[in-house]
Amino acid sequence: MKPIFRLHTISIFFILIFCSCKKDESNQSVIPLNDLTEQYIIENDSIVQFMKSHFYNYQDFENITSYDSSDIIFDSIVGDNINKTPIFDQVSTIQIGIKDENDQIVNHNLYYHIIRNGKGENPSVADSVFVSYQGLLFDGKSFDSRENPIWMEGKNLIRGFQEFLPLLKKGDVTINSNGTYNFFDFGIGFVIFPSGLGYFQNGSISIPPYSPLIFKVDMMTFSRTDHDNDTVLTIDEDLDGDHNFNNDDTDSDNIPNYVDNDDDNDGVLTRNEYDTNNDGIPDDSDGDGIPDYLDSN
Ligand SMILES: [Ca+2]
Ligand SMILES: [Ca+2]
Ligand SMILES: [Ca+2]
Ligand SMILES: [Ca+2]
Repeated sequence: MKPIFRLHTISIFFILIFCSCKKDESNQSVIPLNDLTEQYIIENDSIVQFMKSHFYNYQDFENITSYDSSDIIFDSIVGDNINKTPIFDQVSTIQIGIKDENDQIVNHNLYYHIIRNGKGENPSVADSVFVSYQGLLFDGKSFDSRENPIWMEGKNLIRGFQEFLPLLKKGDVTINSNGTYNFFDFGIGFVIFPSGLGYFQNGSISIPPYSPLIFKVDMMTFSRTDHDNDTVLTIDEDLDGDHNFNNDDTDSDNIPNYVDNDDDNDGVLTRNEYDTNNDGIPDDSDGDGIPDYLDSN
């Protein structure tokens, strides 16, 4: 058996997973901006082809214990492995809409497989997660890896990785007498998505433009975020639910709600009018269906 790549063996760490910056204007090598729909169709075909022709070492996880972490190996279905179950038969799919240049939504399939659920709650796409992970290309190259867990904020991550986070549950932790700690029963899985949910035409030294990506993730734990400390969780400040936190600005003061401590600009801090009776429901004094913290009238 010749594994084409093995997770957890490479420790280079570029934090490429974070949203890449806009392309440097001075960069002379111009990457053509492909049509999002056409590019998606091409990449989705190659993802399906990859998933039909490869398997992962699922048999190694049949007797997984609480403290095991993932050591996922992908390999081709050939020779001795000809009877292995292809990834294609194991993945689940969700669709993520991405806007193209003309503001038309192009649905992108995101494929994922959960190896161990985890035992706690699921994070939201806005939360801070404590994860170890590795990012891979289809040729087996690892472009980003973190064996020891790191804190990352969901809203700063590339979309495919961000959308995978809520599909995993966090684990539990034991604190040892010497102050060290061990996570166990945390969620383990992998995700495969096209470049429309990744870097698209913005490549890097280690990621060619228009690369579908694979990430394997261990979800150790997470913490809910409330960036403006106004008692409204950041996930709840995304009023249109598009997972873009910068386009929700109720009072149009160019400060998005998630960092605006007075969302309706009525001089009353959101924290003082959001849920004053603590019943878990945003207050709506005048009963007009617009909660007080978003209602300046
Ligand atoms: Ca908030
Ligand atoms: Ca939004
Ligand atoms: Ca605002
Ligand atoms: Ca207010």
